[in-house]
Amino acid sequence: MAGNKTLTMIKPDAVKDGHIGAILAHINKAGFRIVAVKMTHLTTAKAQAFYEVHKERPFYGELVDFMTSGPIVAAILEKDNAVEDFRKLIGATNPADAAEGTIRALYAKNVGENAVHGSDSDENAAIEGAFHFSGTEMF
Ligand code: 3AN
Repeated sequence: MAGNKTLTMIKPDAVKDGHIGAILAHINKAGFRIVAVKMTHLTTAKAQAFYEVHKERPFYGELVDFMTSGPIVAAILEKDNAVEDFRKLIGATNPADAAEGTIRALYAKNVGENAVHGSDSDENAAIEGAFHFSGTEMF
């Protein structure tokens, strides 16, 4: 059965450009409930750990540099079928391929600076939620 939670991060590009409010509103309008949210600035060690699965990819260093270049907003979102529905809402990794009206089509700059993160499985949603939030920060 599909899980009901996913983890998002509004990335440094979208925070810098003043899109926090618009993106959270977009997420709420699509039927997701925000059950945890915080603004934070990832350290290099934290960003490396979060993206550990991409360690061997050629863009890993660039990704870690970008994700530590400014503050982010992390949030846990709740909705039936959360992971899949949120991936649809954000659109393809490369905004040039993202469907019209998706968050990445609206706010992302390019494949690296692509405005938002969304968990890719229920298992990773749970791991990533626990990465950013303690039990007392989830509601
Ligand atoms: P998604 O975020 O859509 O799940 P992944 O998991 O393939 O995409 O990639 C994780 C992150 O790595 C992306 N959000 C993006 O910031 C970065 N990334 C992916 N592909 C590239 C690339 N070709 N060049 C630079 N950064 C990339």
